[in-house]
Amino acid sequence: MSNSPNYLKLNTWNRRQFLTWGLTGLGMTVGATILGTRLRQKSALVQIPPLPEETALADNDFNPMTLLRDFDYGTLKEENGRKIREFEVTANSSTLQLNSAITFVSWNLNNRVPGPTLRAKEGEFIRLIFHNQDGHSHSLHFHGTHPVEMDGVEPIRHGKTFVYEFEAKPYGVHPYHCHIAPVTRHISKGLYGLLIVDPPQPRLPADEMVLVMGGYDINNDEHNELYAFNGIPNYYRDRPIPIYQNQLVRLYLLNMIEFDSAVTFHIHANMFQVYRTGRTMTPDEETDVITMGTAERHILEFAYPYPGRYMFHPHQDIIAENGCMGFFEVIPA
Ligand SMILES: [Cu+2]
Repeated sequence: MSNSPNYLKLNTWNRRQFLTWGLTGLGMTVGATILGTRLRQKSALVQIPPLPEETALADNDFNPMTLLRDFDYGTLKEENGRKIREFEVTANSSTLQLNSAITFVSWNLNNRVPGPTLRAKEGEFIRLIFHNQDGHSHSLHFHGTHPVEMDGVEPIRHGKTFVYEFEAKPYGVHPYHCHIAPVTRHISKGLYGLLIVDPPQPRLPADEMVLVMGGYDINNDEHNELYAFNGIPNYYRDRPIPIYQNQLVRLYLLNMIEFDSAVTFHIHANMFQVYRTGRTMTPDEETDVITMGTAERHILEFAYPYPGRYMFHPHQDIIAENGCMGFFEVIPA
């Protein structure tokens, strides 16, 4: 396994995961102090570079550089002895500046494309309060296991709120998206995102990030004219993602490109471990190109042994050339 030195060194959670999961509900000063000491010792294991300045694009409500590592853990509540993670998601419309020449009216969730990366632990109960403030009917359909009445194919009309409730299972990486017809249009307008269900035994600490591939049908011809990682075409081509040399990176990768039946994902000058659908704790394969149909998603893990600037992109090069292209900037450790 190419990443084995890091796998062996890293044996517990990163600081943020500990704080979010571990300290919630502890309520004991002594316990928190002991945990705090352990955190300081372990947090050095995951190194995340500071974000470059001026990463925001004018005219857009969200910043793909911060969206990359932005996980929404919701609000943890306890009702009748059951752990509930409560999330709030609002559908709306907004105009995206896709490049210097092209604007696009998106339908989005929480003012961003992709929508929030929701995160819960397997077995917790998810309560998602969905407000539809957009002018069209929408819904939220989650992949994963749930009862039929929570399947999200019923339209929620403009101005209405619906509460989706289901158990977070099975652990893995699950897309969610609007399921109102024509689904191609509702998805390609921007109504999609990721739900990460963490396994009962946490994965090893890593620099965790989310990349969602999407396409934009600018002229309604049922073909994509532009593509993007995390909403804005060529964003990470012009603003490379900083990572540290030899740091284990865990990439939650989703393909939500409509109209093109499948794309690949490729990183330069390195191999990655694949955990298909995030459903395994040991890698299924090692490769540097993986093929993904629409709604397929995986966890990829890798570490770059040499500093420098490395491309990542689908190997359908026309898709890369039309916006689905980025770089990792590997900073010397
Ligand atoms: Cu919709």
